[in-house]
Amino acid sequence: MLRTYRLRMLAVTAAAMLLGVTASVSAQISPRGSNVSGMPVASPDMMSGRGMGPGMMGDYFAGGPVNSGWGGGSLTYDQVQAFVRGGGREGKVDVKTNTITYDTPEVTIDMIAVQPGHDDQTFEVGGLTNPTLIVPVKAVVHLNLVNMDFGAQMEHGLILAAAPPPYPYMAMMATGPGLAQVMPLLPWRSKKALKQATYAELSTTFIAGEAGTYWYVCPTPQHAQEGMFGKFVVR
Ligand SMILES: [Cu+2]
Repeated sequence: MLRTYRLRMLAVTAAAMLLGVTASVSAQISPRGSNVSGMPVASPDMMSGRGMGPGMMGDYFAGGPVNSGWGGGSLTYDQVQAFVRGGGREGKVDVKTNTITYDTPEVTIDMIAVQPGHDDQTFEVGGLTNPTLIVPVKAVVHLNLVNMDFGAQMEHGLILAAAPPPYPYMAMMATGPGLAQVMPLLPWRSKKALKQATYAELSTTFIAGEAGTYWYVCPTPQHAQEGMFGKFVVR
């Protein structure tokens, strides 16, 4: 079920791109309202976090819950559990260094935004929190993101960018649209009871075309500032 779903998503998002090449987005699946290019220009008030009233950012803030008409996919609890268990399956998970190393030419990374039991504003892969992910140069990377979080402004997304931390309140002021994206932001899960909830999933595929150190960053305002990012190494 999940695999079928993924294949479908990948068929939609198969526009691969090269790291290091100015490229935009691959994961636009019937985006609802604004995406990166549609984001309003941030004012100084937005940067400081003042004046962020409902509606100011339009649909950029209006993500969750997942059953409110979001255009991406949704997974059941059982599907998400398989996703959680399989997260690091294709890589070598090193708990001590908080690193997952992939050495195949095609890599699937299953990533959770705020897996229950983990801190707020974190990404989880294979049980690790904000792990360093290492992929071979020229690898085809399938990056799948599920949002398990709940609550207002707990939409999460992902920008892969060269800009290192620290990040400002509006992380995208530092990252720009990045080299790859999982956008639009994934809404939070539909209900408080974990087993009855549905969970937003979105995927992107890109080619790690250029060796270097990059960062995966949550673009939701304040999240990366609070630590929602990790290192992504292409070598
Ligand atoms: Cu986030």
